[in-house]
Amino acid sequence: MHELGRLEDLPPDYVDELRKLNLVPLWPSLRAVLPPGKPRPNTKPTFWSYQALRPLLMRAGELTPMQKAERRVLVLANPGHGLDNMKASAAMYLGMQLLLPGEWAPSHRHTPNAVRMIVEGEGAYTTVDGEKCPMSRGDLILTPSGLWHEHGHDGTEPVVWLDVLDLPLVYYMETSYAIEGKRQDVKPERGDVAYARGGIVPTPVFTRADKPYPMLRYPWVEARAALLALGTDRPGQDCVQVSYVNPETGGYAENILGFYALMLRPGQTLRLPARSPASVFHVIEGGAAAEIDGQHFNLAEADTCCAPGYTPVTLRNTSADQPSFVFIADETPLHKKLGVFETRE
Ligand code: 1HN
Repeated sequence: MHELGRLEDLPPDYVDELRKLNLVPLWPSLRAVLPPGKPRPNTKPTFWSYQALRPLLMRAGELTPMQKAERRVLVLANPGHGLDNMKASAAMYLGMQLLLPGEWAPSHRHTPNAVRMIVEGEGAYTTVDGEKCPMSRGDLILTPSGLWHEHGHDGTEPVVWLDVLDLPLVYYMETSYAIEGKRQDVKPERGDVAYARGGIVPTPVFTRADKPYPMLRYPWVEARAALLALGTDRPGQDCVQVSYVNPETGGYAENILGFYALMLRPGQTLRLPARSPASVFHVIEGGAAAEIDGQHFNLAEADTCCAPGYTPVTLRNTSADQPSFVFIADETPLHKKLGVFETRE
């Protein structure tokens, strides 16, 4: 690929004249916006230790009351994007949120989609679109774009969860905003009850539900049982993985980011091919060693790391006799919808 003319090659008065008319020459920047062969991601392989961040999150609980935080979160920021930009990847935001017993995080709704992966503690709940979703370790709870949500806590111990949002993308598009609301009335219906059995969906008078998000809570007991059953059913299969989907459509649970749970068999090493979307790995149970672009991370329970797109990832179960369980978030739905999704070998 031959070299193109640089900005410095042009007479300064010419460049000034262009700029006064809000014009810029393309050729000095062409190779930067279209790098040869593959993108140059800002997303760096990054690791966040739960053991290291937990005391700092608890300290935030002492330093900042709920009224001064609304959401008490430490953001897991990728240094490759600049810490203050609060991105794990180009499209993904990650944060660890703390709710203390008796606290309440007020109702709001916003354009970015969110999910919560519960990390520790019992007794907290999120009310989403009038549906009260109890929080237990490993549960996945959706708060899709536009739905009211608030968090409460009737238990006795701190509750922590991992928030995953498509905020960087929605913000980049200049479409990010929130509306504050009042406490929601709780409705009796629960999607996790109505859709509790795979392949069987409610059909009142032969018409299917037309709610865009019929299921808001995916209990860990169900995902874990599905992975164990799948592993037993397919002993030769390397990638024992399930996707969190919309049970009415079979499509992704949310529009922009994809969510999955993976089981690594005892001692297993799993090589994931390079794909265009960036990914996030969070250990629900057990331990996993990750190799991403020559970097090695040793993930214990509740640890999180991220990988840029176009990069192969190797995951290894660090236990020889127990399975390990990993929650994965990625940008696949976005890439597929935009027609830029690729797998490379
Ligand atoms: C949000 O609404 C929550 O509702 C958590 O718990 C984190 C980060 C950025 C923007 C909105 C929540 C968030 C957020």
